[in-house]
Amino acid sequence: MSSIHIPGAPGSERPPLHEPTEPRTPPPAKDDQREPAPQSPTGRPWNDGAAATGGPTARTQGGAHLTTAQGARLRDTDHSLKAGSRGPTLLQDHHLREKITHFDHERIPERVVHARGAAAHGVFESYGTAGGLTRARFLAEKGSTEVFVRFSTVLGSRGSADAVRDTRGFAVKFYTDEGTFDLVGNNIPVFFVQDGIKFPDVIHAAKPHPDREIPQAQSAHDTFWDFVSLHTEAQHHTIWNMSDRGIPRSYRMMEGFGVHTFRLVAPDGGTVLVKFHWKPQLGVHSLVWEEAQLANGFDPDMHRRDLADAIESGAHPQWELGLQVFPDTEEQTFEGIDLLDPTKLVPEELAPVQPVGRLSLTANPTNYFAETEQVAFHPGHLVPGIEVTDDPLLQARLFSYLDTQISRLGGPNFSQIPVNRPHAPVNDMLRDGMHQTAVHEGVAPYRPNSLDGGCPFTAGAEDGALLDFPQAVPAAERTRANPRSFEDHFSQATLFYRSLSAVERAHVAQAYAFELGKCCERTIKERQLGNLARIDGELAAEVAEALGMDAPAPASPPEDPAELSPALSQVGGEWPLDGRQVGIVLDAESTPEDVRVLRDAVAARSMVPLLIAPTEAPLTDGTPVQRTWLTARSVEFDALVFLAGDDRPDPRVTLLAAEAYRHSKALAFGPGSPLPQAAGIETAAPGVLTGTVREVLGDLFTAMSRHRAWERFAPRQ
Ligand code: HDE
Repeated sequence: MSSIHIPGAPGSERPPLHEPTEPRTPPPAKDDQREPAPQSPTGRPWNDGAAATGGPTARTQGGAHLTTAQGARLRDTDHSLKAGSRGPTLLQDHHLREKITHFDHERIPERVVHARGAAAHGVFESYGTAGGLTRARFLAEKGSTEVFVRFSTVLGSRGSADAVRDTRGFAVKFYTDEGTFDLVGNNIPVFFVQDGIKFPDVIHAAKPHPDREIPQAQSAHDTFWDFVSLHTEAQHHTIWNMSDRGIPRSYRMMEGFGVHTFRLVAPDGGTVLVKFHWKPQLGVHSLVWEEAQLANGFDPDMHRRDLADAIESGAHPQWELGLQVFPDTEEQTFEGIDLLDPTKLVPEELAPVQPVGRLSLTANPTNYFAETEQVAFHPGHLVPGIEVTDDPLLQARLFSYLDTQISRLGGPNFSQIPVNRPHAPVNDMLRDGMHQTAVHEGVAPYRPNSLDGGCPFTAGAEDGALLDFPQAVPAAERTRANPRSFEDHFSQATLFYRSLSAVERAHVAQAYAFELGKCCERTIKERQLGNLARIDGELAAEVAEALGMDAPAPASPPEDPAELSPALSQVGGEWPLDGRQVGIVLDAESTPEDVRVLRDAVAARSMVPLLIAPTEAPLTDGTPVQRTWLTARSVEFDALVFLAGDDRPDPRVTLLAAEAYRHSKALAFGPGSPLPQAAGIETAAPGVLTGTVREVLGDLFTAMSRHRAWERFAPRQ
C-alpha cells in the first residue's frame, strides 16, 4: 500500500518557505476563468472543441454512446430494473433515479416579465462615426462586434402566444472587447411609469387576476385599465400599445428604443446625452387586430417561427443603430422636454436620428434553454464611454436585473453560463457560490495583495468603465416627489395620436373599444374615457360610442401640439420584401409552368413561396407542397396568389381569399377566376390583381412592398 504524502509531515520534503509578505514573482495577468468553451455567435455548437481544450469548463455531449452523467456507458434506457418483469422496481437502479431526478429539475423560474421570447446571434458593424461622441470603441471605431439579441412580449407566460397586444422587448448584448454592453430596450420609446418604485404596481395590474389567473397575456381586463386610468402617466405608453405598434407583423419589422437618456463620454472627456434607436431595414409593420387574434390560435409561435425561418433561409434581419444627440446641460432638457422623464420621447423632427452602425442577425441559437432562456441582460452592463443618467426608472432597473437573475438562474455565477460570458478577459475576484464552474487560480482574491503579484490591477482613467461621471448633485432636501416637469401626462399622447394616419387612428379607437369592452367595471371605463377626452375629444367620443356609453364631457382640452411628428406613423413608403411569405393556392386545374414561374420570382426576391394544395401530395413534376387547404390560414401569408381554376371554389379557398382581402393584403387571381365574386372581393380595389402570372408579378410585389393596400380599410364615418 503506497503511503500518503503530507506536506510538512515528519520525513516529508518541505517546500522552501516563503514569507507571506515577501512578494513572489508576479504571475502573468490571467483570466479569472480558465479558457471558456468556444462561444457560438455564428451558430457554432457550444461544445465545439471543448474536448480539445479538455478544460474543466468543457463538457462535451458529443460521444456516440448513451452514458450516465458520469460517462459510464449504458445498455438499456427503456426498462427500469425490476425484481422480475412484473416488478417491483428496485431502488438500486441508478440510471432510473438519475434520469428522473434530473428531469424533475429541468425547469427554472420563468422571467417575472418578458418570459416569452425568441433570440438570435449576430454581428454589429460600427460605421466609426461616433468617435467624436464616445470613447466606447465598438461605436467609435469601424469594426464588428458579436451580439446576442432577445425579443420578447412583456405580460405573457413562457408558453403564451406571440401575436398578443403588448409591448415587445428588444434586448441586445454586445460582446465588446472592453466588456459586455447590454442595450435592454423595448419597441415603444416611452414607459408606463416614471419611477421604478411603480413597476411592481403596473405589472401586478397587467398580469392575470390573482384569483383565477386569467386573462393570459392580455391588457384587456379590469385591473390593467383600473391602474392606467388612475395612474395617468401611463396614458402615453398605453396609447402606443393600443396603436398598431402593439401587434407587430414580425420581430424583424419593429423599431427598438433604449427609452432612457444615456450619457456618452468622448475621449476628450466631453459629454452628450443620447437616446438609442434601432431602425429596421424592412420598415415598421404590424398585423391588424383580427389577424393577430387568428394567429394566436392558429400559430401561437408566429413571431419566433418567422425570426428563425428568415435567419435560416439567409434573409438576415437588419437594423441600423442611431443616436438622438442632445447637449449635456445642467437642466437635462431638450426643447422643453425633460430628458430624464421616461414617459416622454423627443420627436425625430426636432433631433434627427444619426446612424452609427448596423446590426445583422445571422445565426439561430443552437439550444433554446442554454441561450435564449439563460441569457441575462442588465442595463448596468456598461463599457467605457457609455454612462447612465438619473432617470428614476433607469436607476431602479440598475438594481433589479442583477437581483432577478440570482433567483432565476439559481445563484450569483450566471455570468459563467456560456451565452453570458464576456468576450473580454475577466478577472473579477468574485469567488465560490452556487454553480461555480470556474477553477480559480492564485491565492489572493482581494486587493491590495502581494501574494498574487498585486494582480488584478485597476484600470487607468483612459480605459476604465463605470466612470462615476462627476456630475454635481444639486443641494436639495431628501424627498419622495417628482419634479414639476414630470407632471404633463397627456400632451405627448395627443402628439402621438394626431401624428398617425386616419387608418392608424381608427385602429387605435377600435383597440380601446375592444379592451374597455372586455372590462366589467363601468367606473373604470368611464374614468378611462375621461382620460381619452384629455388626449383627443373625437377619440373619446368614438370609443364611447362603440361602448354604447355617453361621450365624456370635454376635459381641459390638451394643447394642440405645435408640430406633429410624421415619423410616428408607420404608413407610407415602399420596403424590402425579404422573408415575406407568399401563398400560392393550387387545385387540379393549375399548370406546373405557372407554379414554377411564380416560385422562382418569389424566391428571387428573397421571399418564401408556400404551395397550398388540396393535399400534401407533391405536384406531378415532384414540386413539394407545404400547406393544404386544411392546414393553411390567411394570417401566415403576406400575399396570396390563386392559381386555382375550379369553377366552384372550395369554401376553405374562398375563406383564404376573403380574409386576406379584409386584412388589405395583396391578392392575385387568374383571368376569369370565379373566386373574387365568391369571396365578395372587388376586383377594382387597390392591391387586387387579375391576370396571368407574368402579367401580375410586378404589381404584386409593389403592392406587397407597401405592406398593405391601406386604402382598402373602410374610411372612418
Ligand atoms: Fe425590464 N425587467 N424592468 N424594462 N426588461 C426585466 O429582468 C424592470 C423596463 C426589459 O430578454 C427583468 O432578466 C424594472 C424598461 C426587457 O431577458 C427584470 C423596471 C424597459 C427585458 C426587469 C423595468 C425594460 C426586461 C425580468 C422599472 C425598456 C427582457 C427578467 C424600473 C427600456 C430581457 C430579467 C430579456 C426584463 C425589471 C422597466 C426592458 C425583473 C424593475 C423601461 C427587454 O429585472
